[in-house]
Amino acid sequence: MNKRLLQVLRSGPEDEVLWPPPIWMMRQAGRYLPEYKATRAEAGSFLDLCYSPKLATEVTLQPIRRFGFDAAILFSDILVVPDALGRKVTFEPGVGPRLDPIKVSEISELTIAGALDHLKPVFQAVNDIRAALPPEVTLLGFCGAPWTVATYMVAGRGTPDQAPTRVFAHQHRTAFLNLIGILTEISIDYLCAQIEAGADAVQVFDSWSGILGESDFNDFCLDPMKRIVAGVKQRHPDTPIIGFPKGASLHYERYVRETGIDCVGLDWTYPMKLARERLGGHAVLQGNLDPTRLVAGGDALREGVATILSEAKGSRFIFNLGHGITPETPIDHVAEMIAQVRAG
Ligand code: 1CP
Repeated sequence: MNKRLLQVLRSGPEDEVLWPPPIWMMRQAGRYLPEYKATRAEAGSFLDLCYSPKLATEVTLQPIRRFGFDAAILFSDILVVPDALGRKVTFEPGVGPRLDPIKVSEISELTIAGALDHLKPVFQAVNDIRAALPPEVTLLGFCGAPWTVATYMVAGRGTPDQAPTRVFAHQHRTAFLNLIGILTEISIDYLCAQIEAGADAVQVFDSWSGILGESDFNDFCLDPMKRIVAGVKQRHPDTPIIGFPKGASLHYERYVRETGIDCVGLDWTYPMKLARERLGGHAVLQGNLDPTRLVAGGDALREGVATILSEAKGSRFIFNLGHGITPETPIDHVAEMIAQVRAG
């Protein structure tokens, strides 16, 4: 197999470690790239971009052409799933996503029949990206974790602590668990369809998992992820699954051990040494550069990258950021980071 990143994802604790580690970047197609902004302007709305196989393929390939990352990630968004479920979703330039907040009575009316049809352009994009990618580049599919997607469906937007959704979940627990159940079910089908269209591996983004108390984490994050991993593995046992429970701190360990994910995304607050000790025997590690170091550049970037490389060396590891790259990041800093990682 000549895909280095996929090779690491498939490796076990006893396998030889691949070094220098493969590298990709969360949100690697995005507004820090002038070519992305040009295609985005051509597309019209953000959802038009997501649902155009031609343009989604183009923006997926842009960071591969420019930097030669070891993985391409399908260009789409986690919120195409609520859109496919019939919720109103818009992306306001400079503001972020806006949804019609879902009411308790609307949850029981949600149906996943037909939703996958709505997402066909996404599967076409996966197919087209696969055909256009150099053979050594791993193709990643993705979805949002049920909890993270639900926070946007309930609050209608991103808020600093997603408190509206936490209140809703406490006040209407049965309905909220039904919503999580529906999102879990559709996530399994959605990821499987991406794999069938050509994705080599998939990542589940739980960007808001770090704001929950233990029992809520168990019910809203851990149990659904267990079901997603089991459901996808049942149909595609050889496809690696990456889980990214951002900010989950002390919950990381159980998340890794109990869900059976193949690889875990580490945010920048999780100490690499601890990750090796507690998580490395169970999953490949991925991450964990603070994205603000990439914005700052200079010594902050060099030292951040060097520390991660020295602490991760000897473990099954994929270099990445601890969260997505931000639009103000200078492109030169990305090239410098890649050169340093590739030098081992
Ligand atoms: O107008 C634009 O160009 C909007 C910027 C943008 C981009 C480039 C949005 C709006 N989404 C995306 C693409 C995207 N989103 C990808 C593409 C693949 C890649 O990584 O290159 C992926 C994987 C996502 C995933 C996503 N969307 C997450 C999970 C990861 C994370 O960053 O935490 C979340 C929470 C979203 C919701 C979303 N979509 C867009 C924004 C600005 C947000 C966050 C909103 C908020 O919380 O305020």
